[in-house]
Order: sequence, then C-alpha cells, then structure tokens
Amino acid sequence: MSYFDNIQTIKYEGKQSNNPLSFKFYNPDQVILGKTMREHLRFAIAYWHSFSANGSDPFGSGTMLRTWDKYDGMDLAKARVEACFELLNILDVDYFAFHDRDIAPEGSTLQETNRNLDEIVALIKDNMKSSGKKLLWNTANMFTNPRFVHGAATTNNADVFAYAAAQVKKALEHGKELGSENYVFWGGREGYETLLNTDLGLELDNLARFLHMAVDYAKEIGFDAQFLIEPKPKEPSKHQYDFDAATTLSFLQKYDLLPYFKLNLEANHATLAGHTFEHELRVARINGVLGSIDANQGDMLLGWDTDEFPTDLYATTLAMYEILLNEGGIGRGGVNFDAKVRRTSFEPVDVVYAHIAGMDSFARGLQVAAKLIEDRVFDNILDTRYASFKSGIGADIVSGKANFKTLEAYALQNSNNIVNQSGRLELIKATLNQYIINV
Ligand code: XLS
Ligand code: CA
Ligand code: CA
Repeated sequence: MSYFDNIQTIKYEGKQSNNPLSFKFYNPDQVILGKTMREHLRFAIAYWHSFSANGSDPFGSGTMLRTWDKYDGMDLAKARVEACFELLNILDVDYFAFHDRDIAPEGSTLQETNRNLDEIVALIKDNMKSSGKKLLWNTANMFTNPRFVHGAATTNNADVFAYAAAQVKKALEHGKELGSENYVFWGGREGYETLLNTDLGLELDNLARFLHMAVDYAKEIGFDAQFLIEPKPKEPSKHQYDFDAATTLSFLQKYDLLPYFKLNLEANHATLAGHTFEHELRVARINGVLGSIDANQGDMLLGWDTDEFPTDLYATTLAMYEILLNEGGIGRGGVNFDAKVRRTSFEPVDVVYAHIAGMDSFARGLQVAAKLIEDRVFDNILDTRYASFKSGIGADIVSGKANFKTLEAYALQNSNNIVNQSGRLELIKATLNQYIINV
C-alpha cells in the first residue's frame, strides 16, 4: 500500500534532466571537500509539516489531500508512521524529526498519553530497524495544548511547570530509546505578552532550572544526544526569551548551560528577528555553538513564519558557506526541512516536489560554497580589507601591546595620513553571482 502514488526512489539525473521526480544537483555520493553530499547535508524530514499538518490557516480549514487521513486516533498515528518511512525511502533521506504530539494523540490522562506514545515509539523503532533510517532529533510540544497558555518552563503556574517536566522526561526517554542524535528545545510559549503581569527574572531563572534538570536527567539515563536550543523572536508569543542566537548565547552563559547546548538555527526565525540566516549561523559558528539547522525560508511580503521550502540559492549558498567553515561541519546536526508545502499545493506529490526543490537548493549551495572556499574568494576579500591589522599599529592592537597612550601618540603624528579603501560591495556581489551561475 502506497501513501504517495507509488513514486519510486528519486535518483540524481543532473541539471539537464527534465524529469521533475529527479535530483538536478543532489548527488548523495558526490565527494566535496573530502565528504559526500550525504554526509555534509544529513537531510531530515519534519514529521509535523508533512504528516500531521493539514494546510489550515487562521482564515480557512485544511486543504491537504492526505491518503492517511481516512483513519483516526491511533490508527491514524500508525498510518502516519508508515507514510513517513515511505517518504524517507522515496527521497532517499536518512533522518526525520518529530514532536511527541506529532506522532501520537493525547489521551484523557498523562498516563494514557504516555501509553499512546510508547506504542508509536515502538512502531517507529521497528521501522527504523528494518529501514536503517535515523532520528535527527525529537522534542516535546509544549505550546499546542491550552494548559501551556502561560508558558511551560516559564509559566506562572508550578503545576504546569511540573507537567512540562514530566513531558520532557518522557521525551528524553524516547530519544534514548530511538537513538536520537539530538534533542531540541524550542520555546514557543516561553515568553510574555506584557511586563505588567510578568516576573521576568523568575521566569528566566525557572527556564534555566528546567534546562539543568533536563541535562541532569539525560545524563542519569545515559542519553548522550546533542542538546539544542532553537531561537525564535516571536510567534506564538509576542516576545520569546530565546530571541536570536546572540540572546540565547548570553542566556546559556549566564546560567552555566553553555557546556551542554548548541543552537538549532532556522532561516525563517532569523528573518523574523531582523537578521539574515547567515548572520545567525555566523554568530553561532564563531562562538562554537552551531549545532543544526532548520531549513526553510520566509516571504518578504508576508513577514510571518511561513516556513516555505528553501529555494533561494543565495541563502543556501551563504548558509552552506558557514556550515563548511564550522568545525566538523554540521556535526551531529543536520539540514532539517522544517518547511511546509503551500496551502495551494495540496496533493501528496507536492510534498515530494517540495523536498526535491529544497534538497537540490542545498546541494547547489554546498557546491558553490565549496568552490568559494577552494578559491579563497572571501578569504582574499577579508585579507585585503583587514590588512591594516597584520602589521604596524594594527598588529600592536591585535597582540594587546597597544594602549590608549601609545595609540594617541600614533594618532597625533598620523592624523593627516588616514586613507580608507573601497568596500567593493557591488564587485563582491557580482563575483558571488558568477559563482552561483558558473560552478
Ligand atoms: C516553530 C518551530 C518548531 C521547532 C520545534 O516555529 O520551528 O517547529 O522547530 O519545536
Ligand atoms: Ca524550527
Ligand atoms: Ca518556523
């Protein structure tokens, strides 16, 4: 039985191919800078968008034609598992990611909810075993259920804090059971809408307490996944605590959590925070916390979290540039398509086309970024631009030899010799264009 029109495994056919069900750039076995594309990219499918969401928006109900939707309850949950493994095979993707509430329905008590989860996790485990597919990350959904109206780890209600802890405890156990490579914390409701009723200090302290408890419990049960925090500035909360990479870094530092966490950065969250994706990746990279990415893109004309499949080659090139320069590349993380087909693309085959588009865009980005690195394009630009710090007074500044007195003495005799050089921005952009077109 097929949930995806019996589509066969997608193969690499090269950029001349007219077959829409083929990869034009993603050639899993092609070696680039010493690793295969498969190893560099570690693609993952997001369970919530492709199997659970139905295309509804605030103005209209679902439009998706999903062959598994003829079932409900636990039967639906089981059919979704089958559909997920079928799609992984079709796309030749090794990883997937899920929230606890994506995979199994909530029961009337936490006990029943956990039993439902245990049953589906066992089914997923069987499928992983027979297919060789792996879990990139799992997480707990602590934003959909109304009990989280005031937050989870940052709620004003201690009973909800305890419930959230129980939920994450279970998710960590399931992560271990499935050999998950990472565990993600995204705090959709960890934020506030007004300071008039918010104890900001207590909420942040509690969030840190919660994360320390999670670290301790994972250690206790021997779950050695990479822990990731996923920053996002807003949606659904008006102000979210993990606003962006820099804010999250300073939180981790303040609360002695830095040794245990890296960041899962999402393109659309970067733009919501007023940054480019490459900015977020660069901030994480230079601070040693670039852990994994959620691959998608927003829409300039809409301005909310539209989670579109990534097709912008500039963005994928610059993202892959940061990942290639990151120590160990994407490491234990991956390129997770936290992306959904548009409400108007409602047929099952659209989910396949969408992933092909995203995978090819990242594969192309990888090729171009690797060539930019090989040819030292940006290295040369930086070497020239910052040459003044390589010798003379600049070298004294960098080495720590200079101080305000020596700098004043230098400036007094040099003040009429200051010459700035052009930043050559347009030339640089044209060069980047040439690489994207010609590589
Ligand atoms: C929502 C987030 C969410 C996280 C996982 O905007 O992207 O889906 O990735 O909870
Ligand atoms: Ca995400
Ligand atoms: Ca998003």
